[in-house]
Amino acid sequence: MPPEFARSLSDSHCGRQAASQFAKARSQPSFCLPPRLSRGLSAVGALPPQVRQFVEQSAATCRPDKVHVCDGSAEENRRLLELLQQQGTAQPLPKYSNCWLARTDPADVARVEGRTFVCTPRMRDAVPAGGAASGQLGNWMSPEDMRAAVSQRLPGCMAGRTMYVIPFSMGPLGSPLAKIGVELTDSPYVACSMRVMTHVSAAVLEALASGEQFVRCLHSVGRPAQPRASARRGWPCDPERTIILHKPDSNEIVSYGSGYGGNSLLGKKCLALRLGSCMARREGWLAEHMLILGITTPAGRKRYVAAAFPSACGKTNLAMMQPSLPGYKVECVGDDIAWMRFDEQGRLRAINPERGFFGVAPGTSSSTNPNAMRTIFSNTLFTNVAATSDGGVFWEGLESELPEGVAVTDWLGQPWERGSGRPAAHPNSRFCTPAEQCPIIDPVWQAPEGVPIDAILFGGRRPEGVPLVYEALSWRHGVFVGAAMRSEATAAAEHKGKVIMHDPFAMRPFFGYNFGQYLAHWCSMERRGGSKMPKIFHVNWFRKDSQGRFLWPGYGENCRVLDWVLRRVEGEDIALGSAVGLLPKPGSLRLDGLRETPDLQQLFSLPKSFWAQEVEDIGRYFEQQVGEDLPGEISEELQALRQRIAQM
Ligand code: O2Y
Ligand code: MN
Repeated sequence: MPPEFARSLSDSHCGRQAASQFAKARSQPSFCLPPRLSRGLSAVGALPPQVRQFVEQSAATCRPDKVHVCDGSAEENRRLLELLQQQGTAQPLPKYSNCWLARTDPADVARVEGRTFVCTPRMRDAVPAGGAASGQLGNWMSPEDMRAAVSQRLPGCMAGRTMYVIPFSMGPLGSPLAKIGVELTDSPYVACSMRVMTHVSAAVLEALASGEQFVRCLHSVGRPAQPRASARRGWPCDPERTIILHKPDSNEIVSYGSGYGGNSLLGKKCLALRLGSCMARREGWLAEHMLILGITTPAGRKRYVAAAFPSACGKTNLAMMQPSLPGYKVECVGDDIAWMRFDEQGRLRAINPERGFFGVAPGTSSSTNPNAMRTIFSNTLFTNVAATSDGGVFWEGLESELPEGVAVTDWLGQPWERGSGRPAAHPNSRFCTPAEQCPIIDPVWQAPEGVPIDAILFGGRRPEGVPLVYEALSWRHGVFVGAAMRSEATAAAEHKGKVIMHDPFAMRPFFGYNFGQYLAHWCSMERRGGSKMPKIFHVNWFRKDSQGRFLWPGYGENCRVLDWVLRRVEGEDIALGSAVGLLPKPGSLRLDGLRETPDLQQLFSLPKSFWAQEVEDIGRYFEQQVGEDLPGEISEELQALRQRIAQM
């Protein structure tokens, strides 16, 4: 149990009851283990003292029937999957090798931003002056309210279940850029998924035995106060009381009520981004929502690029891109998160702290992402995709790959027909698959020192006004470009239309601290990198013409933009100043071999009225959401952009 919560609970009636029951349980055969997972018994006693204390205190509150310490082995995984099958949570997919399909409760299908909180003594440490306690740039909760939320939910929440103790490393164990966590969960599905997404092993416990710090992650799928009429067998959850809490001061996470993705795989968004961004600020590095790719030019020069995109912009597709330009090679380091730190030579180095991909299934196909398709048909846990009668999976986008005569069962377990008007797979259905299976995984993706980053891309889905690519005028201007990121998204259910949403650095749901301070931290990075700062660019693959047709082919053709970016990194004189940044000089963007010549005039035009409106929208957003926490450097950049646009 995290120290803060343990204190509050032991003060409460429930806490006292829990503690005495735990003491009783301990005088009986202490941690009883499921017969088939019995290797954990001795392991509890052998845990490093600080981990053992966390386990014992949490067990005293959550009161699981059994405790199992995970070792991450293949045998343990096999048994957990067998258990998931017995419980009706997952079924094997005989068409593939060791692939499984889990179906969640329909009320537990995605991250829940409104129930995700950062808990700090002062609200201003978590959210900027401009916003409210619950606003666009995060939700704040006081430590007292957090304690109350925990004590209303956790006591007895694991009764009848096993608590799995998952020691994990984010990043290769032993890397100076890696961090250790221990997740306690009552979900065997989470235990299996954490093994794919992070480095789970007994070696992590050995590192902890020599005194390393760790992030305390406590997760329960929960236990509703009243039985839910619509509950699904095999997927316990408590959607009405779901809550995800982060305490940056003490590196603690408590997640209750949901077994799904970002809510329950606590190494990912909770540790690697929310707490990660706080650790990064304290320790002078960057924890970002970015893919990392390696790209080798026909001349054999290899460079690495990190890129931040909001959801629905094809981040995983870009991370695994098959470049169309002859002689180019792209290799994948990571598709979602980058931890980046300047080394002693002033070079920015990045690791992917994850070990797997938790990718969106719908839309992934042999034409959009052939490398993902070559990754996911072994050792993969699919969630909420549709099943086929030949023992396989199906989702929207795979229509042309569905064998003749095969019947489809939708994500809810109902027979499904094409043209029924319902999706076969849930739009947020996922594959959870080991990154090492990706055919283009970078040979040094696990290098403890990380890979050197030469360029950072920010991007968004912008149907109007924003050019295919432009380069920031300086690091500071680049930070402004990240802060001003916007992207087209489907609006809330009541409208269902498309709206342009602000999503600075693609981090909007993931800031662990005040966004104004985050911007100041980014600006301060210039002092660490000096002359070796990566160049910053903004890209937009999604500009449309007046008929609503995309002006750029995207996918593998995006390597033409990467080619221009890399040539800029090499210092080629191929850029021309504009009001928004540096644009490709005429003729410098490679178009050879394209089936259709794109309309470059439209693709790079900068309509004055659009940009005048854009700068006003950005200014209003900063004023309303960041207020006086906006660093002076960023307001100066905004003002400079306003002036350049006025002079257009
Ligand atoms: O809905 C979820 O829980 C998954 S969210 C997610 C998963 C993988 C990569 N990125 C994200 C995201 O929301 O950015
Ligand atoms: Mn993401």
